[in-house]
Amino acid sequence: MKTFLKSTFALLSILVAFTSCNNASKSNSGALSSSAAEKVYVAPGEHDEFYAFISGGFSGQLSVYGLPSGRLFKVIPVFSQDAEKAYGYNEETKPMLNTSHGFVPWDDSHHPDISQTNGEIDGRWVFINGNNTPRIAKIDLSTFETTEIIEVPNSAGNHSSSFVTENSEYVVAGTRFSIPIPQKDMPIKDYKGNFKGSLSFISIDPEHGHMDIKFQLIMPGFDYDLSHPGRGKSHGWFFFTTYNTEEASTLMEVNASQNDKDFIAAVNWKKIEAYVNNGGGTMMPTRYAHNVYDEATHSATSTIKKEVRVVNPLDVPGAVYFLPTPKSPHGCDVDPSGEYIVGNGKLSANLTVHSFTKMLDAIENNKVAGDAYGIPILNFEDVLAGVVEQPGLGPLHTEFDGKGNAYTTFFISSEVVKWKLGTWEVVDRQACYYSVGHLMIPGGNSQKPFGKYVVAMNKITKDRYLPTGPEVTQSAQLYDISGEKMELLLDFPTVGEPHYAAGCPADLIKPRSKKLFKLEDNKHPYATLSEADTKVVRDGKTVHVYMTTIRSHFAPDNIEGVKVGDKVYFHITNLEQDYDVPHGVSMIGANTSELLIMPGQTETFLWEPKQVGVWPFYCTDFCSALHQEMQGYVRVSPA
Ligand code: CUK
Ligand code: CUA
Repeated sequence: MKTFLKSTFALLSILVAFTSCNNASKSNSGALSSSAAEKVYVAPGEHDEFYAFISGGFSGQLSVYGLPSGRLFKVIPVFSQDAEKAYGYNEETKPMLNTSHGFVPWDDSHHPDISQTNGEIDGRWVFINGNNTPRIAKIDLSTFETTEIIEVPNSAGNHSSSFVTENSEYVVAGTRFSIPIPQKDMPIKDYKGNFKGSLSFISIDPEHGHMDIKFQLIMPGFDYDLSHPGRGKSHGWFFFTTYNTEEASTLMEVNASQNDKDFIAAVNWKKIEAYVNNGGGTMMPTRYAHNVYDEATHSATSTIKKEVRVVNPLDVPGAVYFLPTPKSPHGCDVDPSGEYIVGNGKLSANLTVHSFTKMLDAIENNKVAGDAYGIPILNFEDVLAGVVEQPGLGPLHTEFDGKGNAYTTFFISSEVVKWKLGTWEVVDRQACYYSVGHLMIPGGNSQKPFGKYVVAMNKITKDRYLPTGPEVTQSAQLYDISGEKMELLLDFPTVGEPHYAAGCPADLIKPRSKKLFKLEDNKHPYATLSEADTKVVRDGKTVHVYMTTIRSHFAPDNIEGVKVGDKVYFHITNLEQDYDVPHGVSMIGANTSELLIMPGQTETFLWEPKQVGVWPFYCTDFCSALHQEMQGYVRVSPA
């Protein structure tokens, strides 16, 4: 077996090399129909039909694009500091990046998923995972701002996240790395049997979306790669792909893929929820941060929590089963009906599809092939719905159009392959430029996909754009999937490395989009609601400047009485009550970013003057014809 696998690996490496040069020599434009340009053209002043939320990978952020135009509208700061918007720099948002490890101003953002009601995308929130220091963030789609981040304890490499159940009951996070739980000092070689995985079910409060870790399932020490919720008939279940079921501490090539089949873990979360609601599980001491941004005060607070409820799956019989799935499955995708669970085995020649109905049958008739640490393993043949034969090389992710078709990305053969649910026949394939990872159909992760476009997110762009030195842009490609054959329409550059995306019709979000913050609702502790109330207050070596902005001046604009060594807090309220009139400000030598203050909002930055003198400040955002006149001075005297 091992020899066979070694040769499979050798073959795959050759194919990787082959595909790369093969791709590079393809024509730069591919075959585009003459109507492609028309199909993506959104006339000046017109709006796109869909929003696409595309993760930034190592940028730590989430970018917002329009489809079909591919135009970039906003980069929402989530896990990384953003000097443009002062996120993680101003006093209000610094607590958002707090963790049990302290202030962590970067992460690797992977998988956005939009909240759902009754199995359909509802456009209220986007959830996204931070991989590196395990966290889940929530973005409010009325403001397009990150409003909550919860750290996930007992997790490392938070990759199997952050997918939402069909009534937004839970956002689910699974650990990629297994680790000692609780953490302790032990030899790494003793991994097997001692390291554990965790799958976290984080409840979402239906009104405000507040997150709370309801329970963590402590699992055998595999790597939990990706996951998707059941829907429709499989609502109440959650499915997770695993790899390294050998539990090797080093994954140097063959080691990691000895087993012919890894597992998809099927978790009956309804059953565990009932168990927990009856007092089941135990509270385990741990530490994790929970950071919440409050819109009324425009400020975040961070709390360190000290325990989490853990559940041993063996205490809840019938709650967890393993479905054997060939060769290191990556994506774990459930079709809109909830019947088919696609395991995308990266090193498998075929694509394996499991049947939810057959799984229930097998469970009912107790057709168990064995167990892993007491968790029953079902028979591969008993749960198999079908196999897509040799569709391509290196399958990663699958999406659905709601019309009975599935679309799978193949990293190694660099293509999107369209196939039919139920008959498993391949009906179309289109090349990607190059080495595609995830793909996205708006609403694809729900009962109701909007199967008009698919966006493919590529790992390599090579010659597709003007060169920009060794680092070239990452890229997405848009295909029209409304007909029998997919049609490539557009390439567009992306921010960071897009790992995954979620999309929805613009009409779900547009009507709820906030235009400004009402001044009378501003409950910021240092808000200044009129120019008459502006002041400078000294408290020992700390100075608070209560400042306002309105076109086109700051009040006060001449500040005296500041001394070298003071801590000067500028609390600036933007008095504007018009759409799209932010003001910006910073101070010379300030060890922070500028502020970009939205109408009705108050933001704070800290300035610690080091030198005597009279120092100017100015508005950094072009706000009116007199923007250049929007300025002032601070006089700094000796200490
Ligand atoms: S995922 Cu990137 S292609 Cu690692 Cu977040 Cu599948
Ligand atoms: Cu205010 Cu420019």
